[in-house]
Amino acid sequence: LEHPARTAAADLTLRRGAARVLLDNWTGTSTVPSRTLYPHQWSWDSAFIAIGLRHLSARRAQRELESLFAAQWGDGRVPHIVFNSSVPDGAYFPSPDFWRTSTAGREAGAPRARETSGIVQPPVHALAAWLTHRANPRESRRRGFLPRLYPKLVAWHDYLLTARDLGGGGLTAVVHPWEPGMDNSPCWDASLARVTPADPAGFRRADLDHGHPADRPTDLDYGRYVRLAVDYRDAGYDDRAARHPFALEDPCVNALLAAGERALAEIAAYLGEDATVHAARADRITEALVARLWDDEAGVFLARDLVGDTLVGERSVAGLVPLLVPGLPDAIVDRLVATLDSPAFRTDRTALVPSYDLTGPAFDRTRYWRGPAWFNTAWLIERGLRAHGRHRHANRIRTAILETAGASGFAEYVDPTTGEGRGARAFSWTAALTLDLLS
Ligand code: 9YW
Repeated sequence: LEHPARTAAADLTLRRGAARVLLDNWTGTSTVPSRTLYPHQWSWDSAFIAIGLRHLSARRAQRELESLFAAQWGDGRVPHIVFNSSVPDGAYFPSPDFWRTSTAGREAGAPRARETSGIVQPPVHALAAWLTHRANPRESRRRGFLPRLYPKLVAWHDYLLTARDLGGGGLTAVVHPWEPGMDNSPCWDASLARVTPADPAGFRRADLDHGHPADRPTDLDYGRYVRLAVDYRDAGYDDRAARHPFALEDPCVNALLAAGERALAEIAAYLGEDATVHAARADRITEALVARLWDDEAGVFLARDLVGDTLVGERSVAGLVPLLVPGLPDAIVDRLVATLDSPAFRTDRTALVPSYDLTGPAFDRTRYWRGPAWFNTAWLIERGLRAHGRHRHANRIRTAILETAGASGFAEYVDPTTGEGRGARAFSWTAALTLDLLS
């Protein structure tokens, strides 16, 4: 289904709607992903939000990133959630009394005065910081935005490439399904099967107060998420002491890290610092990504399970996100574009890319990361296609993002077989990335 060309009036209405969502979800220092489902600050959400917010207020976009990095740990990790202490504990699970980072995370340098989670999310922040700066260089310079943020971004990437290079191959590993930002992706099923779930009587899922059970991860998933997080906490969030029964190299996370190092090279050059270290790192990550995660037969990058040291044979949108990486070999770009065009990732209802292979055994069109199409991954792929000169494909995705965001009331995700909105509405990154594509 090809969409008709958009009109200027439609773009204006959409821009106003997107701005409204971001204004409504702003708390004074940061933006909640969703007023109902996610009432705190999330790490990769904040990065995507800043990318849109910069078009409304460069200062707010800077503060979005600054407030997140104010909760950075001494070891360099940026927590996946920074809790808002004025929100009641029961509004989101797991809450601060579960993570207990201000005490359990002391050795790893968790903040004493802020409560956070103890795990991380994908590193979109350096890219977001560079784009935020570029939206208004004067305001950025006036506030000393990049000089203050640059060392923190470097410490963040250092953490990912040292403490978290669990496979020793130059890539960063995730140790919990919440870390890659795609909680219940079929890519984790086999690895998670090894984890004994925690007793469901021991916790209460606040997400089911707002989300439909058919759209959300299952209780069994949650039991395993809880077990992994409790064990990590009890090891003091120490990556050497922890056992890490769940450890994988994810292509989306590592592609973002490579793109992030390219952004750090730009920032370093701008600040008169040494840019070559970042460019060299970006090259090394890109090489490792290809050497360790590319599967030509599958036509996508795959996750590597470090416990068995095997590639996981499930195709997900994470395996297409490396299109974002500059300097990817042409043959791989061609193959990824062919996969995007294949029945596994293309429907005639929407050009938004499904989170999982439409023809795969675990495909589920409504359940979160097991099929539904998300706006953040579509934005990353659109950007990658454009950077590689694939404008026709990029335009198709851009139009789909704009049409679907508007029609769904800025939904969290959509059914890829119908284009119908699912999950929360007035979702911040959907609004932010829509705004970015309109600007
Ligand atoms: C959770 C906030 C987050 C996103 C993740 C998404 C979901 C569940 O919501 O995580 O409870 O953290 O999977 O990508 O950052 O929007």
